[in-house]
Amino acid sequence: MSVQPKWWKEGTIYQIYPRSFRDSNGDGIGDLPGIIEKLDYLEQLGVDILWLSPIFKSPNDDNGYDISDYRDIMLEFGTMADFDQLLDNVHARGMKLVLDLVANHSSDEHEWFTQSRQSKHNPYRDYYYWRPPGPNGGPPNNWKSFFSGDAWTFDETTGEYYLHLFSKKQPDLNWENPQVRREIYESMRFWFEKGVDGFRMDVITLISKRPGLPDADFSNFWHTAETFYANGPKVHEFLNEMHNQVQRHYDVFSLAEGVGIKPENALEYVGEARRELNMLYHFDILQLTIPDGRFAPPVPFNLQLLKQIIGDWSSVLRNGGWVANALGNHDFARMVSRFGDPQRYWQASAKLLHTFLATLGGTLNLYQGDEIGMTNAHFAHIDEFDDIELRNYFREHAANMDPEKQHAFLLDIQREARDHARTPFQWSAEPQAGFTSGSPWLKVNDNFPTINVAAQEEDPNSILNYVRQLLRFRKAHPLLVYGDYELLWPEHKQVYAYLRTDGAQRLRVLLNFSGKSQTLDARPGELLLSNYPATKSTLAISLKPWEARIERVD
Ligand code: ISL
Ligand code: CA
Repeated sequence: MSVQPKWWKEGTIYQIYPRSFRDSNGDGIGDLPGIIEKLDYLEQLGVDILWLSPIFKSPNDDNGYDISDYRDIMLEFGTMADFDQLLDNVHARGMKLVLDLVANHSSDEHEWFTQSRQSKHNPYRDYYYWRPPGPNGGPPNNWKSFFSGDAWTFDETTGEYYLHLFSKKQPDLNWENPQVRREIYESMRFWFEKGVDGFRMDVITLISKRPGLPDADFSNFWHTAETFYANGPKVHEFLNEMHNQVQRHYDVFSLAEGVGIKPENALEYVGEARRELNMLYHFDILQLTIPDGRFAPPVPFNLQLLKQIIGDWSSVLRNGGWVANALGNHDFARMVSRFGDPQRYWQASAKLLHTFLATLGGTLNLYQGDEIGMTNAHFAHIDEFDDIELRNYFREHAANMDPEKQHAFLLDIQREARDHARTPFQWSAEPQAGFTSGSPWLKVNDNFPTINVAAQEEDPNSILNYVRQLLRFRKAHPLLVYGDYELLWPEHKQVYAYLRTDGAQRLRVLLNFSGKSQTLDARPGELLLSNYPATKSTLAISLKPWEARIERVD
């Protein structure tokens, strides 16, 4: 194997959205002691690296992705003592803990911004992007926000606008200012000194803005985000500096949220020789069915395209880059609802998707709840949503519709809503799914009496037990992480099949991405793992609906 082995390549990452994981004190909000309570569960699941969505002090305009103090814990989540205890307990189990660095923007309630907005001469003024009104008195340019509307907000005190690519409570930090970069590096060191094992880096590709902040074409927002907001001219200079100043001095890793990173430019970020970031997750699969963003009309799932994406990214792995593979996170609807068949083949299709993920080269990245096949929820009214992205979009587009139209609109935009992934974790069939003894901040999915951990612990065929098996299997077969990838039956429209090999072993993965049985003209190999009970060996390979098999072949 030419790839250098590392703990963060082999370890499975499990993303926790703390607000929705486990509430220990009945206030309806998940918290750090809640995570500590569930470490046995996580250890038994077989994951190695816990990534926590932001736990820092925040007014929660965007659930912690708006940080008001990078070195303090969010009030609702607990105290620094709770954090220290969590970190100790995680390490005592031989696991790692990774935090979420949101460095493209801060909260408008951060001390830096409070200072910055006070006067044009405040020492913190240049921590953010302030500009005078444009020629017609409006915003300085035509930039749009990820969360609807303009990317600029006027501030009365000094009569200028400030830039925010996300909500108006998330002003963009000015990375051109060396003092800003120093502050971020200091905050990173603060956590690394405590023993934190790395950072997931929120929209890190957006930190360098186009010089002169020129107008852009926003007819397709997501396209502009990827090609114009992302990959600015100084992004590599900044990341290289960050690596040298901070990361290089610790045994830690960085996982970039790869907005705008494609196989063509991935090595510029994660090529081993570059000394910038260690790995990234990309949006090619996450946005397979919503290439123009979640609220634009979706396109049908296309298995051929999925094969092509994996093929393209496997060349990044071959050439000294590294990726994390995920089918969901806190920004996307539930993986089994998007890519599986939750109505007819909930269990089989969830297991197939897990088999797919766990047999891909790169780091495996699971999202909380997917290990029990949590599905999308049903939201009947706009007030049931929490997410600022959806609420802003609704306000911008549906505010003046009559109620009937408004309801239809809501049904349409909720299909890919981020809140599907944020409903409370389903621990049991107890009230509120065992998530809280109080009333949860976001409603629990109605299906918790049937889909929950307690029920799946009892059932040897559950998705949960299958995922445990898969994670053990992956640990026992490092070639799944490091080995070569070769596509089989490339033209097949329903079956995705590939070989994973190193010099010594050959594993064949067969995935029937459909609700119909399929046959392949080849002899079955030795079955090692499958989401269906083993059957008598046959002459040709036959796959049941959503069947997944891992075989040893010669
Ligand atoms: O997922 C998205 C596009 O499909 C966006 O909703 C998302 O905001 C974008 O990918 C950036 O995500 C990250 O930064 C945001 C935060 O709201 C997301 O939760 C975070 O993952 C701003 O910090
Ligand atoms: Ca709580």
